[in-house]
Amino acid sequence: MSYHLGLDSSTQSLKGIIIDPAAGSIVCQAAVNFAKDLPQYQAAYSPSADLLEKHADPLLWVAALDLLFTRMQAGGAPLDKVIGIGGAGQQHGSVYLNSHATAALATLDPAKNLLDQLAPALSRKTSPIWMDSSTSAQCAEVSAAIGARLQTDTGSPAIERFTGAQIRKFWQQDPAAYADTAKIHLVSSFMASVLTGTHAPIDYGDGAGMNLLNLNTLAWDPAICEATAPGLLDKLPPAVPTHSVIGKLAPYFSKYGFSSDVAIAAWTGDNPASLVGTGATRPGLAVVSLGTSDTFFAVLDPYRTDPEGCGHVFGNPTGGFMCLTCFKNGSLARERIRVESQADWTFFDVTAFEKTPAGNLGQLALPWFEAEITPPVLKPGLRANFDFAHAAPETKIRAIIEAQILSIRVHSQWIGDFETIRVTGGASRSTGILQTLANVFQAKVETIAVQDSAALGAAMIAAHVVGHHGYDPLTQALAPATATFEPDASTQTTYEALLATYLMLEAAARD
Ligand code: XUL
Repeated sequence: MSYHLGLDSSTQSLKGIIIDPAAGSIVCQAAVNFAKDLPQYQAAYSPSADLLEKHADPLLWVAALDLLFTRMQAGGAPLDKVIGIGGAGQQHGSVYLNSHATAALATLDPAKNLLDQLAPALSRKTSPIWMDSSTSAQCAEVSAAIGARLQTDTGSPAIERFTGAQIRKFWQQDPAAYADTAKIHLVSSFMASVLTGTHAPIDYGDGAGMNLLNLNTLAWDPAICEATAPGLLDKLPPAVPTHSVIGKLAPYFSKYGFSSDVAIAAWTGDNPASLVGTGATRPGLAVVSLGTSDTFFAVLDPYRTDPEGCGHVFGNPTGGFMCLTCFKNGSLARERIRVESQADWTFFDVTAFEKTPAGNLGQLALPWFEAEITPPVLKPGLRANFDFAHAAPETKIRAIIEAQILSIRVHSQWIGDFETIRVTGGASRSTGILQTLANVFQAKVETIAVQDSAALGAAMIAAHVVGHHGYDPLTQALAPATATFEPDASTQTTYEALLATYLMLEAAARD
């Protein structure tokens, strides 16, 4: 038996899934929840005086790795049968390592604590993560230096959370620590570095989220790197296709019961991994992932960029490209409104939709409690076209959900139409949300069994890259549709009208 392990180092947790590709089955799953299991690291991110700044402690992700493997071993997970490991990381977040890192990684001692060995290798104590939108000045500077080519070559215009702008800010604010930085990793390549005990490369999937990778040449763009921060090119690990074995599992990890010969596939971003884990690597199928942030993604063929600048292009782990649009106020906004309206999950997911008509009588509420990424709105706040504070809970809930879904529809139009939308993430348990998605898009909506599609995708990547299993049989076995929601044609005109209302509200918020 040859198993493959997929890991997903995301904003709120580290998840692991072991698959048996020959049997087409999931063998076991485990997770470490940062807030619950490792509260000493300030959970997802540390508070900052600047509300737009969001950093996390990179040692949190290392501690989580240790804890996850400890738990898997204690729970009897067959780690000794794992021959390949793949991984996914929250995108854009960066980890800064000094010149001691190479030796520290290469000599990890199983008798010592992983954290104590890696802490001295950090040249920056914290990692800016994807929720950070504090780099508008740096984005403007790089845009002015490079011009429109920044978007056509890197797949995105200058974006606040993208790594390039974050690196520039670090160089400007702390030039000495920047000079002391020997390597800059993404969360994905950092985790892969810990596993392999070497500086791991960055794959095209996650590398494209940096505003530094030229997607026409598939190499770091020297001029863009230099316009971002001096000497940056020398601090970046090589860029490689996701389809790469990047090394062997370091001997340190045999203490958890792994064999001495486990191959590590290049890690990628959580969204590229989810493209694989949701079985959406063929055209005509799009995915809406309802997680901390909501994302919309699909295969993109041929390569092109979003005229509006909100959508991004990343490498597709199976080859070619994918597009992605990220909506920051996803489940955090849903959870906030659920708690505020004192609704339980059944009310939030089902009852609220039964008690209100499709279109909510034209009442919408844009839930941008945090500065929003798509559309770019830096001033947080809820924008409603009715007396939100005094409305019934069911009206508030539908107003928020319909606004979220209309925003996804508006900002995915540049990619084209889709016959089928697959939904994943925590909120995909809500039949109210799923039916509303089908109606707003007038497309078939499908759910899949596995919620942790990034971890599953990472395991499938390992099975393909290390075990040479084909993606089609892996998808059929591991990511079949479990339920289907057909669009209700009678709601089409209602949602066309509501779309116009949404566009007016959005335009007012962007002014
Ligand atoms: C994508 C993005 C988020 C993170 C979440 O551009 O910023 O989806 O990847 O982990």
